[in-house]
Amino acid sequence: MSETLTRRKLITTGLAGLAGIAGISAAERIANGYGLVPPDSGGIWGVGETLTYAAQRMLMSHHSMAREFSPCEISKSIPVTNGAPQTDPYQRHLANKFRDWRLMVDGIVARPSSFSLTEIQRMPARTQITHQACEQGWSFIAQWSGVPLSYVLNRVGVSTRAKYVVFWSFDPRWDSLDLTDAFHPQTLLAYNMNGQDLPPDYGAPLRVRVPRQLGYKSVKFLTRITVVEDIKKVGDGRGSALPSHGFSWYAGI
Ligand SMILES: Nc1nc2c(c(=O)[nH]1)N[C@H]1C(S)=C(S)[C@@H](COP(=O)(O)O)O[C@H]1N2
Ligand SMILES: [Mo]
Repeated sequence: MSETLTRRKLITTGLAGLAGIAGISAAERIANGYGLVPPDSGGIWGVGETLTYAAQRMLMSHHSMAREFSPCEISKSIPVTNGAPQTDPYQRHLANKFRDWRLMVDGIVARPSSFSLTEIQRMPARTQITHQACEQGWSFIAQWSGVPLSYVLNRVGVSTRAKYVVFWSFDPRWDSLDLTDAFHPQTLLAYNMNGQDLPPDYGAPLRVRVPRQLGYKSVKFLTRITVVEDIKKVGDGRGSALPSHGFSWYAGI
């Protein structure tokens, strides 16, 4: 039996079964052995989170692609969840057209760096028309252009110890991705939406677009990206600002 089949069987029958029969800790121990426990796992909800994340990571190819659409499918109206921060630093950068803004990239990387918007716009670009779904029930299709996150990560040289990439924003929102999603070819640092500079409400100057997860993982108004090994040491240790509000860290679709 191939490695994949063994793992698949483990996840679909063994892990789920163990969660029921032998309880949470046994299932978690096994998932942990395969590096499949999400950062917000814990307590009774953690079992669900672990099973969802583990099953997705095992059953789907790491590079399975989110669907891309044609230009005629782009949505006419686009909802905004939380618009541009009204705070002083953000508004000053906005008034200055982000000329002095820089994206910091640090953590366990060979070359900690910071990049201006112009530098980022000169990097190899990818344009894709994808679907963004908010957990609140609405969704839309838009075209985003940006640099693949993988390109920036390779520029700074990610340590072999790295496990997560953390995103920091002008607002209190922060989030993280595992390396599978961080290096996925459709995961972009986007500066352009529907052919125009990313509007402030939609994340200017730069936002994450991770089309394989729900909208809330696509952090807007980026300031900094940090590569880490131990996510438990970041913030409240649950991989994102959102688990403390009842949302799961992993929001794969
Ligand atoms: N920094 C930051 N990023 C964020 C949010 C936020 O409030 N702050 N909202 C998230 C949520 S809940 C969703 S659904 C999407 C919405 O993106 P949109 O405004 O482009 O529709 O952005 C996500 N990124
Ligand atoms: Mo959302």
